[in-house]
Amino acid sequence: MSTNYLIKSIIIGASKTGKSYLLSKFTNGKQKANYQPTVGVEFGSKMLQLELKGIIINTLMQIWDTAGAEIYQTITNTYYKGSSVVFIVFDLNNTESFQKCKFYMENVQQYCLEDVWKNLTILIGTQLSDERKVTTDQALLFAKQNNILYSELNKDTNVDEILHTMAKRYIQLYE
Ligand SMILES: Nc1nc2c(ncn2[C@@H]2O[C@H](COP(=O)(O)OP(=O)(O)OP(=O)(O)O)[C@@H](O)[C@H]2O)c(=O)[nH]1
Ligand SMILES: [Mg+2]
Repeated sequence: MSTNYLIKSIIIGASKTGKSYLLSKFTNGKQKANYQPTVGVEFGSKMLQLELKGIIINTLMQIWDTAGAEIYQTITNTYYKGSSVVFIVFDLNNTESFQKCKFYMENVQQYCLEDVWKNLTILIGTQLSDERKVTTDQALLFAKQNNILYSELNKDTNVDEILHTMAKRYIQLYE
């Protein structure tokens, strides 16, 4: 027996934090050699095969990758609505990008359904290096205060598990 789901998700966060890089990793797309700021939004999708209680569930994950640049904020805001899963991204080497997560979390609370910011939002610290400025404890504290998940990665981390975890949480909430 199989069921099909379509899950809309959104990647938000300050500019140059690795959102588009994450999208390309999620969708096994090509990673750009040089930084190219996103103009407005980019879109990608990934078909997942999940197993829950012995049932195979085919799930199409739609992923909207937004621009961090403030001039696109109005466009970006319109993509929150209808998103069921949210990835809030910051750069572990950039304190300012971490501080901005408060603003992004407030946006999620303002524009998304309560289920989304209570159960289906994850904070992601990228570009893990020896020069990190934000500690795991600081990020975990923010995640705990907002009751969201947390994960930190470098460019080689396999991100499939994050996608699977969020899709499973969605399905378990709505099955
Ligand atoms: N070392 C390392 N570099 C990364 C990682 N993720 C992204 N980058 C690099 O960081 C730069 C910015 O990445 P993008 O994904 O384009 O940033 P963005 O958040 O989409 O930026 P905007 O579209 O302007 O909002 C690029 O040069 C990436 O190659 C990572 O995990 N590790
Ligand atoms: Mg981008």
